[in-house]
Amino acid sequence: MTTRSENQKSGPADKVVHVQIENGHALVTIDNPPVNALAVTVRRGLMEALAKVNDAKCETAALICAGRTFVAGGDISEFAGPPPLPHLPDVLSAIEASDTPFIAVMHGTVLGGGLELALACAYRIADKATRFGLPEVNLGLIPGAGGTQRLPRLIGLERAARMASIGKPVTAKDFAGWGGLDQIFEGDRMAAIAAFRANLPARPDMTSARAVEDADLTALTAEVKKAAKGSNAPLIALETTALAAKLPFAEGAAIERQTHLDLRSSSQSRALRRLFFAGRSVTRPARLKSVDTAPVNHVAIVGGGLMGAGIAASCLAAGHRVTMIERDEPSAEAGHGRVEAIIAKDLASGRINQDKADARRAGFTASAGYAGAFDADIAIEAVFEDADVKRAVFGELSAVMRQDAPIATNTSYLDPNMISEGMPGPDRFLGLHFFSPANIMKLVEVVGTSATSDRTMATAFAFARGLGKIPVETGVCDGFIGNRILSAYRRQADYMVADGASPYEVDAAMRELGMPLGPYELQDRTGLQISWANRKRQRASGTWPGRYVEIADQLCELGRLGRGSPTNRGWYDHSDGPGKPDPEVEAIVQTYRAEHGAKHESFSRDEIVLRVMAAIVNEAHLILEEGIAFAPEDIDVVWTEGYGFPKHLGGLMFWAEETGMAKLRAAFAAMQAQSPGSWKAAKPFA
Ligand code: T1G
Repeated sequence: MTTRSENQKSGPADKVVHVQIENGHALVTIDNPPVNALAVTVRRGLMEALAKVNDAKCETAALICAGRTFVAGGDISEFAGPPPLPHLPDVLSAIEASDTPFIAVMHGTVLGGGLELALACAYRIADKATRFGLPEVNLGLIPGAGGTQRLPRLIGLERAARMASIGKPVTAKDFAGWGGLDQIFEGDRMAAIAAFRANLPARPDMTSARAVEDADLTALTAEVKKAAKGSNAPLIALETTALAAKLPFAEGAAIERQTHLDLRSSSQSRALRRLFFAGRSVTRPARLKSVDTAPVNHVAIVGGGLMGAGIAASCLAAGHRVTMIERDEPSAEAGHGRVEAIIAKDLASGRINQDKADARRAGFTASAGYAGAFDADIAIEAVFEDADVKRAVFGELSAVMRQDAPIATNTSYLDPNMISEGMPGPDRFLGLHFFSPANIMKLVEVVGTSATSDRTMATAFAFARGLGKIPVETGVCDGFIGNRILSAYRRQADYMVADGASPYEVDAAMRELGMPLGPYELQDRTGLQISWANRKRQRASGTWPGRYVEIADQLCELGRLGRGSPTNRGWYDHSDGPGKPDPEVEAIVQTYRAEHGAKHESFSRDEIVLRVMAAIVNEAHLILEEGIAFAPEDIDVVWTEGYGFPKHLGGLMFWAEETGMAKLRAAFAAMQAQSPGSWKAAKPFA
């Protein structure tokens, strides 16, 4: 499946690369918005520019980019098919071999092919705010145009291997300190070019011609293996970079290129590239692209508990002024303390400096009463999950705030239509479901009511993106997209435990797939009482679908509410250190099976994964069929960003395509036989 973005194409070669030659010097400008990706048109344009520069026997050629950044990489949308000519390695070798020395003049984020382009130039100068990186591993790739072979020849093997395998960008200051830059400048780049030209250093050896000193990469290898979590590219990038100390450039570069091309067709890279584009298209819904948004500076947050404090801290980190509203002064004080604790932790960890911490503190107030919200540009309630309490908050906010300022509920499953029913200005209400801890988790489910205006939705999306969040639109159903799928996931797991699987086997199987935690470990981490409350609510309202397994309820009734609960037990025993399987739980499970005539089936790990995933994928398709989610990518982004589904598997829907629906259909049929009447089949499973 190629996404919309995989068919992007840029303008003709002479429109994306311009050459000006004056007084024997050339200025080559790449202008391929939005990030000057090295599309085939740019590669063609560079070859044409090189020919002009060589014909004119220019003294130097400065290479700059228009717009917000120097080249940010190869054009990812081209990677689905064979690379069109000219190939990037050939373009870079031609630039490197040119009689005219090229000066890469950089700004913004110089990533992937952009850094490779700079490495092929004779000189590199950059604005002081520029960052440099080889992030290809985040796409399941390794550099494919000499990056793993030239970079070690410039900054040393260990640093180059780290940049290529960890994939994180570095600052201009660091990169220059390692020998990566000839100069750092501030302000006007044309002046910087003129000054550099006036004092041009002797032309250095071609980077590709330099020797590389070997280095001990043992520690880095262990670090990369640990961080990779099932993703293949990081270790391959490290091993390929290491070749620079063993092979001549041409041989190492040839191996790098072939490895890069092989990885392009790998499932992991196709998965990661799909998520790359999905993460951008989903967070900017097409229908809202041309809708104007209201500026947001002052945010009112009602509720200073865990969620309210996390949301407030996120808003402060984005530079907003925040007013926290609580029911009384002691509660406001407690809320203030929670936010202060987050700021202090960020400061202590070095994530922010003292100035940033002070600015956040200065922008924050917490008090009892709603008066402070009168000039808020948006308000978010994060109070107790009770409809009446939330409706009262909405009423108070409506009374003091401007009519056009959005008012959002952070509810995780209540219907925003019901919470806002009868309120004045119905088009301003919506749900913004943040995930805990809200100052860390990026996912936000944006839930419109039947009356929410596009302007309110567009403002909410822009606000969430401004917080560095990943907003995904969802329709209204119990649990919206994420928690509804989680509920199906847990239901199927419980059915297998009731019929013979150990909860610990289920956890191990799902962790082996790549989930950070299995369903039972997760409940112990978040607390069993949350899903218990949801099960009671759904049973009371008659919406629980089919078979009901009481094992989790029995644990809750015993006070086994998870790690940190008074018993410090849940599905596991956490009483001394990391959670351990608990014989008491196994006895409870055995008793349950005996009392309910369970089938005592044993499930292989593959069967556990297939049945759980069939439940999840079936629910995802029902969500699509009901119009709760608007595209498979929405679901993939929700479950990778909010629930830890491994990104190198591409998300639920991509994983299902790769696994094949026939296998999932067989597993779904077995589940229906296991728990008759418990599964509504989506079309692909009918
Ligand atoms: N190719 C194609 N499109 C890209 C792109 C790329 N490399 N990078 C960004 N875009 C699009 C993106 O889809 C969005 O499109 C718009 O640009 C703005 O992006 C050859 C093989 C540079 C830090 O991995 O990390 O080089 O939604 O919303 O938040 O050996 O984009 O507007 O239609 O993310 O300001 C290596 C990936 C590639 C960098 C800017 N490079 N990009 O962030 O904007 S492989 C990367 C980013 C490679 C070489 C190897 C970020 C950014 P639309 P955005 P942003």
